[in-house]
Amino acid sequence: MSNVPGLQLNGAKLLQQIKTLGDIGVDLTQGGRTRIALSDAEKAGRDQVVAWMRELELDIQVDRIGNIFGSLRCASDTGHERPFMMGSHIDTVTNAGALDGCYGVLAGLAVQRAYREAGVLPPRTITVGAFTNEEGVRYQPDMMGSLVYAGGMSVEDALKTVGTDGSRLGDELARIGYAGELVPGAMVPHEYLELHIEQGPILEAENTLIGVVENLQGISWQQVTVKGNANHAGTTPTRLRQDAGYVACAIATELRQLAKSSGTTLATIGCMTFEPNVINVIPRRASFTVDLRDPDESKLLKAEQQLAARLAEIAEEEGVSIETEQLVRFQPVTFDPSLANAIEDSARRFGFSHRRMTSGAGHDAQMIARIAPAAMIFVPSRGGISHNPREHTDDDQLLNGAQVLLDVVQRRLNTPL
Ligand code: HGY
Ligand code: MN
Ligand code: MN
Repeated sequence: MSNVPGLQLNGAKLLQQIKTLGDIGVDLTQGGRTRIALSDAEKAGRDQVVAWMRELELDIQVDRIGNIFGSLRCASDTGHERPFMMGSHIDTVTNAGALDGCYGVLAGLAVQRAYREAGVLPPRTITVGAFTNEEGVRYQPDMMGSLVYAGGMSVEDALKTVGTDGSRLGDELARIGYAGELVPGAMVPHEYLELHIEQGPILEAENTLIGVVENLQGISWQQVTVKGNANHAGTTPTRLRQDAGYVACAIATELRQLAKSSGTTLATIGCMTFEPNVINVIPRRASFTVDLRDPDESKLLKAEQQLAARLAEIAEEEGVSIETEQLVRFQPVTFDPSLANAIEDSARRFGFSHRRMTSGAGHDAQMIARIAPAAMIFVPSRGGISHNPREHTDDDQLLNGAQVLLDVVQRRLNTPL
């Protein structure tokens, strides 16, 4: 079945919007852009996406956790049809690239634009979502907006979340003017498709254009706090130390061994602080985060158990106390096989090299998969780099992904329910 006649992707517009959105929150000193969830910079990004949704004359709705939806309704939709949904996020980590999340939201708008520019309405309603706080940098958990949308977290709990800066999420949402009224999850998608950069090295290394994402690995985030005893760096013999800093660093080293011996588990310590954090005082306190991931739930559990056992052991050895707080725990997710097949068929029709793969990163799709059939399309990341100003995907590769997205959407919409 060929594309709907006249339904063409406006690639130039998509690339231009990616660049324009990427310029919002630019950090001239450290590079990249920083649009941490619910910050002024992210508000500016939200305002820009809403303006582009208005240009497309979409039905725009904002829910109580600030998820933004733009719907191109079919002729028969009185506002209650279950839409075909696409989406992702526009919040970023610190000093981020321009593509993570934004590409999927803007490519969704490009699909809706293809119908608008052809002067036709889709046979069924198409909705694009920009989900709140996917990155989880300021407020945990990550993928929060889509998690609330999918019923995995109450909106009340989400709104009262206190951020790493002490702010209350609900206050910040109101401050930036995105505390909407729509009940999260009120609009259950019929299917959900997310286009995203791979953020890893596989597609580029295999010279492959399209990733057909079948599943997504499990994620475990913990905050670990070690309490020892401050003492003089010059007078305290090693055997008499209760050195919180040493314990934190020892665990960091041992986590690398744990990951290497597992073969599939990934372990990352992204944040670490010492107190009093001065050169000649043995740290009395060390606080650090642990990010564990594995596609296999039993191996992720094993890694968590190994860490817990080692923490108890080293606390004993070093005379310190250790507390842990679970910040995030998501099991691995398998995406919808029929949607994955549709992505693969589309890539094949276009003659794009493709391969099935697992997502290493968390995505909103893993949450929406709780309430609707969902899948993802990946395009290559140069050098496998992401969460970094050097994040890059070639323009033609970006347009390949958007072509596949448009093609899959058209075919799914033209398939009788
Ligand atoms: O952490 C993640 O995988 C995602 O970028 N939030
Ligand atoms: Mn992302
Ligand atoms: Mn990200």
